[in-house]
Amino acid sequence: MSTALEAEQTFVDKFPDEARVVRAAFLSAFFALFLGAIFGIIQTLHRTDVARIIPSTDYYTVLTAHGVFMVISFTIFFLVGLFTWALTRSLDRPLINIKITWTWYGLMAVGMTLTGISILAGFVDSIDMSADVLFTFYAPLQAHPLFYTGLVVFIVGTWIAGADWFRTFLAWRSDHPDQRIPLQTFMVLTTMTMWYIATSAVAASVLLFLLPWSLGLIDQVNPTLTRTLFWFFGHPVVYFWLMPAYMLWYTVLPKIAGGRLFSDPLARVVFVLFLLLSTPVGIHHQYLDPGIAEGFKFISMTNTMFLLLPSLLTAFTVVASVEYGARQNGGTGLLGWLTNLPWRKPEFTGMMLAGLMFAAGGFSGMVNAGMNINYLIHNTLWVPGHFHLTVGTAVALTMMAGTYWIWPQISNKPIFSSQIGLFQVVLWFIGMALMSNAMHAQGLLGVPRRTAEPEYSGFDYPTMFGGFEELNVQIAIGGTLLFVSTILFLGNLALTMGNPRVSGLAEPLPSPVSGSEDAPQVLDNLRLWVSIAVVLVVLAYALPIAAIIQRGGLLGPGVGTYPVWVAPVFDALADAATPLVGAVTDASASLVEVVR
Ligand code: HAS
Ligand code: CU
Repeated sequence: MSTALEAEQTFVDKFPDEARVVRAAFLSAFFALFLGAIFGIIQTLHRTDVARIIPSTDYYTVLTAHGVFMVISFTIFFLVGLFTWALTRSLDRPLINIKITWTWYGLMAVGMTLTGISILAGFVDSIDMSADVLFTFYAPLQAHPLFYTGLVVFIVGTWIAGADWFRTFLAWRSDHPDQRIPLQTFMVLTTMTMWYIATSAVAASVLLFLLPWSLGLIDQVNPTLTRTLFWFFGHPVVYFWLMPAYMLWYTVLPKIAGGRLFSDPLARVVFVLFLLLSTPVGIHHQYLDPGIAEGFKFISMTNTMFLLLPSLLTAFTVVASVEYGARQNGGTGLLGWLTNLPWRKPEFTGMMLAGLMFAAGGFSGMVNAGMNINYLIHNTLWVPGHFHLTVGTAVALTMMAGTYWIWPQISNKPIFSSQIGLFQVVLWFIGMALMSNAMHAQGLLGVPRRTAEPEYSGFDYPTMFGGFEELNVQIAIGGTLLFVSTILFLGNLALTMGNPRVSGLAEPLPSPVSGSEDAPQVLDNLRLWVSIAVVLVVLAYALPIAAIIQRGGLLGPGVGTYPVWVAPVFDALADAATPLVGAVTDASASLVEVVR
């Protein structure tokens, strides 16, 4: 990693235009976080029957708003801000054309506003525009066209952002033909490549099926197909949330700990593994779906187990880097070094607590991924327990902690109060420990997710499942602490923005202990990795998708429901798919023979 900034210059001193984009992206993220938090607290208190300020009929509007604002707006706006910072900083050059940069930011903002309006319209009975489809917006749930249109505009925005970064990288490459790709840029490029592969399926699902269906151009869709296309995208999207956190853990956390990244080559291996393995695993969300053969589910499970590897490598490298920092600062002993770390800094403690929780979230992910144990927890509250540890803590808490470190770099304003920051990140950890643990436990009792009234009045749920009510109390308290923590974070940031500008806030990043010169050249061969990634996706998905289409039709049973102008296109596709399925089935049958 190059130490791109001179010691005395912050990012905003050097790249004021880019810093403005980063700030705008972060502020959009935090606005979404604010809205998401309001819906979060409403929902926790409603579900646990502590306070019901909405009618249960509005529960899915609240749940959709919470999910979409948190995991689509908050995380992705933060990502584009962070990646803009990281790429510019590590290449040490401005983006090619800042007008293009503002264009993609504008598209993302407009897109999310449209989607947000369609969701919030669900609260107004007189407006017939609801989009209560949850953040997993597959059929048979249907949203107003505005919901899908907004998403399309938002995703196109992210595509242009990726192109903006790739073009800037290529310009750098022609000036530096022989240099290794700087680590942060490498992380941006591999993550965006994964994003292009992943979003291809959701774009197809929305443009070919969901949007035409919602506009009334076609009468029906094949729900298994849209679910499968959704999860083709829906698993890699979780790594799209996670990669910004990993970037901060790899490149910023070691610096805050007073040390250096342990191994640049290992970090590259991890990002390449995510590019290769994030997509061909989506069917692990569909173990209980009918219409997909067990064999395909088994392949997805096997791939998922391989996908644990990069996170396990991350646990090792990140902890090793932190330990290195502690020992540099005089830390000794087997665990004694832990006391030589800057625990008073919210940016440090926040990221460490996020990592610690991710270890637990990773374990609940392993449980999810096992086909046989998945049947026990699928569609129970265990699953929200899992993802509040992963996206809700590993990602969200790292993003908040990262903000405490990065905001001064992009604004020249010191953080208003580190004490409030420290209190806030610890409060998040406590709140989440309570809420998520109780969610996992309720899940094991069989309490369903996505239900306004899980107690099923008239049905003696509490007595049937001992501990249900105590766990509800923990969920409600935990959720409330999370809400308070979010408000403290946002308040601290708002007060920071009111601080006067000062100089001397620059924090240049140190180079790794084992640098890029130790990394095999092949790691930087993005073309090779993209090709392998595409082959793996085809291997994992071609057969299941072909089989779904063959069995259920492109648009579900009873084909012939398209308007005149689309019919020939869809029919031709369906006709083309049939012999293809036959050919691939024959080929795999003969392969099985050969192997025997
Ligand atoms: Fe997951 C469902 C499997 C990771 C998010 N997941 C979900 C859903 C979401 C989600 C949102 O196989 C629900 C979707 C819905 O609404 O239906 N997940 C996994 C597996 C992993 C995993 C195997 N998930 C994530 C991440 C997410 C996320 C990351 C968001 C960011 N998940 C599943 C499955 C389902 C599922 C099934 C479907 C369940 C169902 O039936 O519906 C793995 O990637 C996890 C690997 C992680 C580890 C942990 C490594 C530990 C580290 C910590 C380092 C420590 C540090 C600090 C830095 C192996 C890296 C140390 C501190 C000190 C003090 C020393
Ligand atoms: Cu997944």
